[in-house]
Amino acid sequence: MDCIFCKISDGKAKADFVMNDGEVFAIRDVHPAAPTHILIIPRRHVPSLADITGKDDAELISKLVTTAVEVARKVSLAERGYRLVWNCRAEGGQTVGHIHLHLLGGRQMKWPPG
Ligand code: DGP
Repeated sequence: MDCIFCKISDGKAKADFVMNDGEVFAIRDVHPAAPTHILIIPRRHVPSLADITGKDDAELISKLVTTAVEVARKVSLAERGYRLVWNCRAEGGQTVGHIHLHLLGGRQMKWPPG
């Protein structure tokens, strides 16, 4: 499968890792949209949030969110705040077809998002 996040997970493509455990890893986004922009990614290939079903997937989502919170603490964003974003499929702005959670921070976020 030609998936860049699977290649990074398998060590076949490089990335700037912030954390890495058996199930989930976090890397700095190659096109940052904020001073801190980190992607929280599961090793398991799930195409998008819309493909989530059942207990195992629900646990995976929980793990991604709790990892994002831990990473936010690690990069000193917890006090000032941050934004977590899921882009889902084409109209949600998803460009990489392997589920991931964006952690954005280091500047004032605006609402509504574009
Ligand atoms: P999305 O548009 O929600 O699918 O987000 C995909 C993000 O992934 C986008 O912000 C750019 C980032 N990205 C794409 N390819 C790579 C890569 O090879 N390395 C890293 N670190 N980030 C990537």
